[in-house]
Amino acid sequence: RELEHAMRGGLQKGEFFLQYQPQVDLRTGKLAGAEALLRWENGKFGLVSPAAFIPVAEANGFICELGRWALTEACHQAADWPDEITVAVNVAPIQLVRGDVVADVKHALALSGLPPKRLHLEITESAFVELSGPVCKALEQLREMGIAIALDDFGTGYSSLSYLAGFPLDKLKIDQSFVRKMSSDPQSLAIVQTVNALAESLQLDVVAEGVETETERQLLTAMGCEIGQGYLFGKPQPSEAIEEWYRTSC
Ligand code: G
Ligand code: G
Ligand code: MN
Ligand code: NA
Repeated sequence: RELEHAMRGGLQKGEFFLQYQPQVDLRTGKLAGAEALLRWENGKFGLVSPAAFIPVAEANGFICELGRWALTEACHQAADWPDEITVAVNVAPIQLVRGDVVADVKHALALSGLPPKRLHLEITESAFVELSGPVCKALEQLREMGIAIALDDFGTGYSSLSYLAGFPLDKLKIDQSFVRKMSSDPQSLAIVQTVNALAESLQLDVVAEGVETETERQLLTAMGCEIGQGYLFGKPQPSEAIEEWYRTSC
């Protein structure tokens, strides 16, 4: 309850900020984009992990307001980046069901001047449990605007193969739990291979999360995986560091 109260006040007081984790082209090593990740620095609670506050915000509905803020802030900051790099913003399931994400996105793009093709939205698999007609329609509208839709944490949620075939999607993000075990556990390796093959037949792009070693990068490249994200390339960092990263790597 106390955390909940502090969160609402914190948004007003500017205690939330975003960090960006690089998403890298596995073959060329070039920066393709970055994922925006929420951070909260509170006077009493200190730096609160999103693993602690996102579930609370999802449970009480505050995530709709917080998500809208993150979307606006990410578009605003990414508008200063080179035109080649995209920004990926997380959208909580409840924002799709209860909020008006299409209106929020249009507003954020209009305010920032960010071209729609540079915005990607990451939706966690649980969202697809409740994929009703209106949610599909919203995702279709976003894609028609040129925004790419990614299914986040793929493999850990509830999505079935028939869902994948029917729903408006552009890419899959393979969950880091599989990538981390890939080099030591044959089953995890098989899962990552299968997801890549599946994505290819469905004409979806793949982003591998949690890439930490050169061995993992090579395995993924051999499987045809295009994009990687993880500590091998970079931790979440401030917006300016992303611009700097791009300049020094090109
Ligand atoms: O990088 P990390 O520890 O920060 O992220 C922890 C979790 O918080 C991840 O599962 C991530 O998807 C989630 N998260 C981070 N930022 C956002 C956000 O803006 N919106 C939502 N819905 N989830 C986020
Ligand atoms: O959106 P998502 O739930 O995937 O959020 C990514 C989370 O994973 C963040 O907490 C981020 O800090 C963390 N993370 C990103 N890359 C790595 C990595 O290479 N290794 C580990 N252990 N965690 C990572
Ligand atoms: Mn994500
Ligand atoms: Na994820």
